[in-house]
Amino acid sequence: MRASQEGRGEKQKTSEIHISGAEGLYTLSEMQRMLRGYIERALHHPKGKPDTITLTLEKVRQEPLTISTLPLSTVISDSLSEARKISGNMLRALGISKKALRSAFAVLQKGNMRGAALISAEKGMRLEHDRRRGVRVSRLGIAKPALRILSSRLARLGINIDTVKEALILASKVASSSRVIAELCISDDPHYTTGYVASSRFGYMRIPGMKQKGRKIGGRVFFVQEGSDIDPIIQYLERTPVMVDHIGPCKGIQQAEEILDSHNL
Ligand code: WAQ
Ligand code: MG
Repeated sequence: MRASQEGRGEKQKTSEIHISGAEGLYTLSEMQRMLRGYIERALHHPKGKPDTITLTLEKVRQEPLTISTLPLSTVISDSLSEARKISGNMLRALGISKKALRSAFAVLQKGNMRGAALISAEKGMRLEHDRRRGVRVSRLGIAKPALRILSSRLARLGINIDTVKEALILASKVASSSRVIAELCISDDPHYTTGYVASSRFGYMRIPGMKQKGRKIGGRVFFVQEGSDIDPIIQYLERTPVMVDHIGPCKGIQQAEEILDSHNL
């Protein structure tokens, strides 16, 4: 599903505003219920009322790959600058250059992309073909028994909400791509200020307070190994069906240092 609003003003066509997007892998019997949910979500989004809702349904023939969710944790900070510093330190520990970080935060600060930016880990180059759209991770889902386990583990932490579940599933697919070193995300919903840094090495680290309340900035950046051939990466993220069938550990609040120590290779 994708919902958008026509831009106001002169540059009508080029200033389309992205309202909401969602995707999943479902059985035929789940389809109608899911579609209703997607339409509901598009119509009642905090970013505003859409002018266009596009629904695309595709039969997937390929048997999905199965993955586990990344280990989840939350790191608390006192301020926006502290929160961003935590994310930056984690990314630096993963080998992302300062230049690539600057480039990533510029993308998130601008917002309004449907998908994610691909940024090379050293030179900080934007690599995706369409910079307005970005790379849209799709064909991902979670098996029902795994969803039940995930929901109960998140409920214990008081964070059993769709936003967390969907982001964790997406980040786990992204991290399963061997060429993606890390992901940085800030929600574009004005009132959702928690973001995360995800990587196969350190897991899914949630960071509350990554932006000021009420702002529509946000987005996603996937940091890829310098010199990677990007087409197979995009193909994997956008087209290869991947289902979560195992749930990794879901921890509560941790110190960033604990995460850096405990998951170290
Ligand atoms: N593929 C690539 N990029 C995407 C996708 C996708 N399927 N969906 C969203 N994006 C990009 C797009 O640029 C959005 O503007 C941006 O990410 C943010 O999307 O643990 O809610 O759906 O508490 O607003 C993270 C923290 C929440 C969850 C993320 O993202 C937690 C969130 P949103
Ligand atoms: Mg959003």
